[in-house]
Amino acid sequence: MKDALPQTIYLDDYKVSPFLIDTTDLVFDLGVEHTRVTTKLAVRRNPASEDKSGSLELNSKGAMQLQWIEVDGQRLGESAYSLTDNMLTLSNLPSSCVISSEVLIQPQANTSLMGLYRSRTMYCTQCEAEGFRRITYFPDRPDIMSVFTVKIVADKASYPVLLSNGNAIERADLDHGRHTVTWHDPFKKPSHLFALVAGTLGKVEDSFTTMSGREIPLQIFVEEKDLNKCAHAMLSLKNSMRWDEEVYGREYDLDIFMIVAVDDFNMGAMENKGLNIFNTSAVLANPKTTTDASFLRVEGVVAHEYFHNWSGNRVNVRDWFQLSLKEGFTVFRDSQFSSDMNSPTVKRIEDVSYLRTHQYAEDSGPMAHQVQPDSYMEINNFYTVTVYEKGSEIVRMYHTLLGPENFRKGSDLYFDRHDGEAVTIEEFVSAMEDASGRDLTQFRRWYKQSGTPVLKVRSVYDADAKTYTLDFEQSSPATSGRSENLPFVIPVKLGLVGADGSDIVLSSDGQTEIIFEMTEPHQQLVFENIDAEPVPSLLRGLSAPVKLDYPYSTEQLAHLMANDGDGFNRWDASQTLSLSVLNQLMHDSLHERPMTLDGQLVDAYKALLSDESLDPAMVALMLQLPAEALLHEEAKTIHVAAIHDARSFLRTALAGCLVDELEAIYQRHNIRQAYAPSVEQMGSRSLKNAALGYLMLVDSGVELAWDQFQNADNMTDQAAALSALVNCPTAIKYSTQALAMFLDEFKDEALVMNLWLQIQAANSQPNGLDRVKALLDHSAFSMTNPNKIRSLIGGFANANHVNFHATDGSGYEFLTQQILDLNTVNPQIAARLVTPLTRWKKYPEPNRQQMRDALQNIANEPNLVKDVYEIATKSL
Ligand code: B3K
Ligand code: ZN
Repeated sequence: MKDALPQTIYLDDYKVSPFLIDTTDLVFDLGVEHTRVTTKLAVRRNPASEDKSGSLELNSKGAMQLQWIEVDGQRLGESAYSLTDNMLTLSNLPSSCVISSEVLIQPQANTSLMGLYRSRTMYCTQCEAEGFRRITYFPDRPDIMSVFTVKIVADKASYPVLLSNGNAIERADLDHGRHTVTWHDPFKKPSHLFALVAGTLGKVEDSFTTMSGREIPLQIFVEEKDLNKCAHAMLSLKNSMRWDEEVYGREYDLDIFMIVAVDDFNMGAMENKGLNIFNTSAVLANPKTTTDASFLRVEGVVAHEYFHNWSGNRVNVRDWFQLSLKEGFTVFRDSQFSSDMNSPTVKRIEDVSYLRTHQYAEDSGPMAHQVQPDSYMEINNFYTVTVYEKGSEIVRMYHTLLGPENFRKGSDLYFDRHDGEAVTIEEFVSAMEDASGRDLTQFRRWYKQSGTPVLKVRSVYDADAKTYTLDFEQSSPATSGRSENLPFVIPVKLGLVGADGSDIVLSSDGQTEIIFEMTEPHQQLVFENIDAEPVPSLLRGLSAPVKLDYPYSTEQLAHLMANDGDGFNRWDASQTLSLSVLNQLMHDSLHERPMTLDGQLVDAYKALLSDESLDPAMVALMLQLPAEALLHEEAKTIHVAAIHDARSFLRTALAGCLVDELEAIYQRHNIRQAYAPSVEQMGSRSLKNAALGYLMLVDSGVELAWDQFQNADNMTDQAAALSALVNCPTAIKYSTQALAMFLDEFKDEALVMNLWLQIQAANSQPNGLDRVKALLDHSAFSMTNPNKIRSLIGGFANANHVNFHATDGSGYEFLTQQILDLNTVNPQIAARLVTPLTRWKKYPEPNRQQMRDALQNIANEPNLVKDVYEIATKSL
């Protein structure tokens, strides 16, 4: 570490701020050498604070040159305040005063992409969580909320568009070709929701009439060349605005809503009040350049950021320990929305696959943390799958337990009660309790106990008594410094599937599905009048974020796969079935025994592929075997090569047995209509491309893929074909050519080039690292653009398991070097890249020691930023 060890921040240490800030007036003078920021803060003592000392701490970070500082117009000498690298402390302030200051910053040299920085030809900002302190001296904490007025001055020719939050209240031309625009945001907001953009940007405009009849102009700003890629985001925005009115009763509040797309961005997008800033990858969409998956992502991210206007902005977080209050809730809201706009079952399957692969892995690894953590070193490291996705699962459980009506009452109460405030997770739970009349004391444990609980279920059928008993036992690993976790409230949605395939009626009012609320470590459910032993369909839709342990037989799983009344559980049965087959194959591969194909699995897939009445999207999902990353999460010890070989063997063997069915499916779903990102077309494309993936493993695939690559009229089909060719050892004559053609056609499309990098990074054929290293020097790659780093380096470390985990340790050495190169350039991106090394304990030797050494080498780096330091040291 550079300086002293990084400080740990504790939730228990929270204290209200001694001062409040009513108004914040900023002037930005954007210059070539530097940007001059003048700040005027109207400050008054916080009546809720016990601290009457008159001291106020203003944060800062990065190279910031203080020019002067005044209190009530009086310039302060250097002895009148204390100044360190990251804090300016004022003392003896009167009970109310105006603090003014001027600083010089250099956005052009800011590679962290936090605070004010440059992306290509424009200026933009990212302030959450602690970026505002890189712009000016300010108490940069979410519970300080003030009314912002922002004046921007810049050269008019280079920066004709000048934006900030709220409404533009003044525009003027100035001398020397400069101009100015002043923005005023009437809503009090925390500093992390501040935004500024300046650049040469085109805009797409539309409008939305709100439920109370107000017409809101909607504007999406992008570079001129991307104006033809905004229609889908605009439609998604209008759909989100309507949906939030209809489903949550939430109306938009400002007089204008703007989105700006930027190329260099650390994450997907940011919900700045009235001025959302987006990664281009989360806003631009066009059939020729964008896959179906990205169309869906654009819709989901646009909705997510828009929904934050209420869950996050109007009702804000008190401190960063409450992050899941806004993120978990907003992820839940956007998943409900996407599910309403598309296929609910498909959306749920995708969410659950993601949760199981990434969140369950995090929850069992060294970075496991509570949804509401007790402490952190670097808050940026806590924008995690646990805070977001597990947080969303918790909100989903309120919805399940309270029912949609009480849930809505709870959310109404929460928004009404806390509008304009900065609150805690506790306030959300209380609102749900007060609105529904339920005691949620035990439920609160979901926030404070980490680890994924296991739900063990056993069944007994008594033919004489005609009773069917389900015996439930919950357990969870000891986590978060506790010797053991206390029992959770687990909503178990379940049905019983009869021998004829239909769901058995479980209650006198004809219900075939119940929600059993488990609260004890051990409980039983007894069903009466059951004529024959059923197959239990448990945890439908994954009704709680737990792992299920039930000893299903292959026959039972095949029965559920074909008949379960719940679509999600039909898919889940297919996953459990293929998982057990894969586990056996893995075992065989590890012990160098011949691998053989299970006939029952082939029969189950044959039935699936031959049934034309099924939803193609569902068939596609059931056809795809669990991904390697999920198999890693499920494994006790991760034998990377054996897992890869088992999966490849099974895919090849299935392809051989199902070639006729797969070819028929390919032809049936090879649609000829013009591209639309509709549920039907997306379903057909995903099934066709899943079939193509299998056909690549038998003779007919290669020509089919080459043909599809050349003739596709959309990126979904073209990229699927490219990936199929690249990963196919016998398609080398086409894959080299296809990569070159693709590069030639799309070299000016940055987002498509990311896909090109990603497909190559994930290519699991031998010599993967050499290919990745060569691409580091390609003009399509850049070490300052997070999307490109994620595509190439992240793609290699997270999606090319056999090459990354090569037993000579070369993959780990490579990743270590990239992390250290990025360490000071972009701390957040560097820290994210450490994740694949953190699970070293699950790997066998020699990988285990090599990964550990890599982490140790990172931790030993003298100039480590705290983002990387925290993850490396906590996982050692
Ligand atoms: N709230 C932002 C995330 C900010 C991440 C800072 N490291 C985007 C979102 O969740 O909507
Ligand atoms: Zn969010």
